[in-house]
Amino acid sequence: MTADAAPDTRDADVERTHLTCTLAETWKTPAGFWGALSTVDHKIIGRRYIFTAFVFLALGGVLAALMRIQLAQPEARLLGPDRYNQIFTMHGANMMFLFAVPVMEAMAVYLVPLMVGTRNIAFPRLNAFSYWIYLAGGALLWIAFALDMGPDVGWFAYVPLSGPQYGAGKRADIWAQMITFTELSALAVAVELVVTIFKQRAPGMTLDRIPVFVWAMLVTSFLVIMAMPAIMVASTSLILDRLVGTHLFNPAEGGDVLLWQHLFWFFGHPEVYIIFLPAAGMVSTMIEPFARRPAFGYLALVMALIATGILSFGLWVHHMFVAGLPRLGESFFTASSMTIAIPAGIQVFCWLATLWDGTLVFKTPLLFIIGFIVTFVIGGLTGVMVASVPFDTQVHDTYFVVAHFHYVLVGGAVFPLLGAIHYWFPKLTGRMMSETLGQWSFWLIFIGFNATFFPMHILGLQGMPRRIYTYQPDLAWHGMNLFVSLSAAVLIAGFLLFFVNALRSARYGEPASDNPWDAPTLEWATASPPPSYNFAMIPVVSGAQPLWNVEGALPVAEGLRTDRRELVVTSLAAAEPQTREASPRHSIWPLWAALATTVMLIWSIFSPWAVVWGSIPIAVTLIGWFWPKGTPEDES
Ligand code: HEM
Ligand SMILES: [Cu+2]
Repeated sequence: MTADAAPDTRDADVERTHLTCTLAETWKTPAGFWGALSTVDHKIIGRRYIFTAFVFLALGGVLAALMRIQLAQPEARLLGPDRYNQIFTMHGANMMFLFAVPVMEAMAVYLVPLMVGTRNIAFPRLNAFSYWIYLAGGALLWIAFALDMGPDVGWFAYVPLSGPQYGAGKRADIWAQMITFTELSALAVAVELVVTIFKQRAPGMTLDRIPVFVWAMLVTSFLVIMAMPAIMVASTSLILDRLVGTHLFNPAEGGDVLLWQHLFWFFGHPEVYIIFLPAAGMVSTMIEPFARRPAFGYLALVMALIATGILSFGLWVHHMFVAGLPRLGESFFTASSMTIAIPAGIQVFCWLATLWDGTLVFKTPLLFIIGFIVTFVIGGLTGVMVASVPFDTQVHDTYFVVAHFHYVLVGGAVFPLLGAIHYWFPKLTGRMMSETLGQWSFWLIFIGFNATFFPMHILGLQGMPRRIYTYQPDLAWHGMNLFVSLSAAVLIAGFLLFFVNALRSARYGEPASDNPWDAPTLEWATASPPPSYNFAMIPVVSGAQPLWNVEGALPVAEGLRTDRRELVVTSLAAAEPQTREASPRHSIWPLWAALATTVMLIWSIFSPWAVVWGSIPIAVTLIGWFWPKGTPEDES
């Protein structure tokens, strides 16, 4: 490369317009089709990720609508039992693995580098790889479903139902391999986020000045790193049982059925916090501009996130209360499940105190925050109820549980997420979402949601089991099911309005300024949408609300080269500048590597030899990916 011969240009030496031109040239994504496929810009990948996750939300919503049409009347004929099994499995697996977890990571991929004041995420090529792998996993699930090969064993695929004796065909294998895809991509993003948050924060962003959303993503990333391997082990073991005749889950040959449940829920319980913690972090961060004050209890909020993260690994057995446990085990897991209500409660009180003491600005994001607090508290209360063994024994596998987990998943995570989309939309697209449509969609969603899911508690107490495709007319569930289905139509109308608003506003919305909400965090210190290099000069932070702490422009750090991609690396706790670090340029290899991995993983559903032969193309693509390009680190 000739870059070495060129004079060493540093940002402080050039005047502003020249600086932004050079940086734009250095950081730009090449134009055209191949440029789009080879980009490593976290903003472009983040936006793609978010968009894809919302496509999966819409698809999962279509399945929900089909289920509710089927259940509106007794003995309906729209869906038969086989189709219904596939649809509830697809709905659950799609919502959990293709929407809820990925969308939170997607938001972080876009936001975290901006919020900590750096120019790109750590390991940007891995980031590109993770998106392609996620897309491939989602495509696998939905194409299989279209070919009548969609999994039908429930979103947690219990053995022996999913094992070789009962689960004929390839349906359960599709589920298991979709898990491998999505968890692989989640693990990659988690590692990127941990490194970005630990080492790339703007100078001065000490641990107690990190935005709470970023803290939440840090804790979440550690949960991903510790929980996801358990389910990859489980799903891979399942494929081994099904394909090569191991008996890991077959008691007749010395295997263990409950082992599946342990492995699954050791992942599955933290999983719900992998979805909830980012949402809670969004609330703590979004609440500030709409209450016009810093969030009450920063330390308490952060400690609550960390406590929830740790505790979440100690309660998985509450999903197995009816499996027949020793009495002491039941008591332990009841107690630990109830303990987790404490950090959740602490956060709720902090949010209430912030609202109580704030000057409220009633825009759509604040409505979603308030709707979230109400709904999440109800879901938390039924959570404490099902944590008690005698109660759980009654309602296990009934609609009471369906009501409970939609309150925490939709009320606790999707509401904050929708608020967050309205809030960060100007940063993502450069345009505002319509406030009128936003408020309409909030009310439709809030009312529709509660009217759909609250009655399900009662249906559950009346004994209606989950996962049934129909019921007899002489049962007492009839009228309430019709009501639930009509309410679901209102809820879905609210979601449709949200989609219409987002798509319209992306094209025709009112252009947004850099900081339309007068918010305090760093992502608002740059243009909307931000330029390819994020910040012309790296900001220096002197408080937890950087844009509120100083009048006028932020002070900046200098000394980065402009002619090559460089980031500031700072120390872990005090965020003192340590060194300059090169950031990789665009590359098409992550896409090829993802394609090679996809071929291997799908092929391995059909033949174990795929693991041997399929690994060769992967190795080739990795060599291309990591081939040194002759630009040595600049040590000066
Ligand atoms: C549009 C709003 C939604 C409606 C109307 C809806 C409706 C339903 C219904 C009726 C069931 C029970 C099916 C049965 O047991 O027979 C169900 C199951 C489920 N839903 Fe939803 N849902 C919605 C959104 C969501 C979202 C956003 C998530 C996750 C973030 C989610 C996660 C799940 C899960 C994990 C199951 C369990 C699937 C299983 O039993 O294997 N749902 N949903
Ligand atoms: Cu749990």
